[in-house]
Amino acid sequence: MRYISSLLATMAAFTALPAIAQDALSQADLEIVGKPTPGGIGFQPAATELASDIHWLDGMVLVIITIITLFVTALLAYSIIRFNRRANPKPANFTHNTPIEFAWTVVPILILFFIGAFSLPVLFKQQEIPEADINIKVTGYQWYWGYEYTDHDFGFESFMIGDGKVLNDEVIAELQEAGYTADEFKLATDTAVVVPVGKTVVMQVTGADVIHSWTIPAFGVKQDAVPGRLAQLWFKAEREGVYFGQCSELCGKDHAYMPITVKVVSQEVYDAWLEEAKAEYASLPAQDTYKVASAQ
Ligand SMILES: [Cu+2]
Repeated sequence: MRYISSLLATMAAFTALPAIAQDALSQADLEIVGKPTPGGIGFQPAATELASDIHWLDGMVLVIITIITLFVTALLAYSIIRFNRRANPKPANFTHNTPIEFAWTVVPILILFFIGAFSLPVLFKQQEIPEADINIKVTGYQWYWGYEYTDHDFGFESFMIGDGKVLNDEVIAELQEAGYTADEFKLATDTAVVVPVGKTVVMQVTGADVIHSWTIPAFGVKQDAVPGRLAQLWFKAEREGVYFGQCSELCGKDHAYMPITVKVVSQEVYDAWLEEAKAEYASLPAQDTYKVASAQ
């Protein structure tokens, strides 16, 4: 009896396994984090250190330009009130003031140095590509994205759900089936880039036909996808969830209809998804790879 029950348990475990992989993403129940909000004027929530750095830099520079704007406005107002013709009928006739000229040359230089001292490290952090845990190659096509998980030899393409123009019941049903709502129309894609949380992802970015641009605002990354060139970007997402982006380089008539979806999941869900994706995509015939115009 005990033998049979343990046999049954083993069988159940085996049959349950593919189901877990199948539903790896849908069971993860991901929150939609990186998405534009109606009437929003701020940034999308920062999900990487790069994005936090950019937000901090933006806040810091905003303080500086606010102070400068107020100072210049106050000077203007003072000049208008104190030195108008009625208040000051006899204007002074000197043309130079060395200490003031020295100050308005040196102070802006110091301000620019101060801003540069904080902004250049932020820029360098984006541009210095670290050792990758996961490599993904992304190719922009007119008008969709192709992704290759180069560590695992499989790839897939990613199309917007619906045509981007008409939101009818059929499209809403399609969105819901993929785990989205009508709100994510024009943002959600049929397949998504899936990455584990807290891992360094390096993306190689290129274009197959014209220049596109791959971005996820919440990650603080944006990179032109130029045909014949291989650019790189990196990110380490710190929060699980769904993140959206859109092609950011005008690339033709359907430029507005090639969004980007990235799902950041736990390592366990990622591993399960990876097995599922390998089985699903690796057996497909290799897609037409972009041929670089080279002297042959
Ligand atoms: Cu585009």
